[in-house]
Amino acid sequence: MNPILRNSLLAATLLNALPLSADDGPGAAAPLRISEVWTRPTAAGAGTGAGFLRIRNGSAQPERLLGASSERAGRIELHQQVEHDGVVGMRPLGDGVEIPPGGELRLAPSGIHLMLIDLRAPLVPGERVPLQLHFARAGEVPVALHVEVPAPEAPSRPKPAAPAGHAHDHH
Ligand SMILES: [Cu+2]
Repeated sequence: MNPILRNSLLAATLLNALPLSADDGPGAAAPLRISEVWTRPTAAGAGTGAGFLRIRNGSAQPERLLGASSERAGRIELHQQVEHDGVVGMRPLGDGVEIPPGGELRLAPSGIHLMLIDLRAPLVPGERVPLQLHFARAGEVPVALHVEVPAPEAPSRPKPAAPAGHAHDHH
């Protein structure tokens, strides 16, 4: 490819990415800060997964997360976990979720999440699953879900005590 054309394409890519990471600057259309983008591994044959992230709206305008899409899932819905008479279920948020100016939206376990439906392959620990977030103002914003194994439970019994008076730190 023509190097000048390639450089201008690169510049365009960087400009497109700028509002995600830059501080509020003149003309910054949508200074969204997106962090803690993760999901859990799924078992072979599991049809669904849940994605979590944090979005900070640094602009003076309200923003709205409308949904998401990914090549890895047939579709992605925004869900809210709800508990009704002790039964945990999920409610689709069809109109999306508003993020007020200067506010933050946190998608986390037991709360709002991205529901990945019809997964095409299991989500494997360590991989990054690309997806597009859909915003009312910022449009399509690419992110990647980092597949993380949930933190292990605290050990249920204390470690055996080291034998007293016996050093093991020499060879
Ligand atoms: Cu769900």
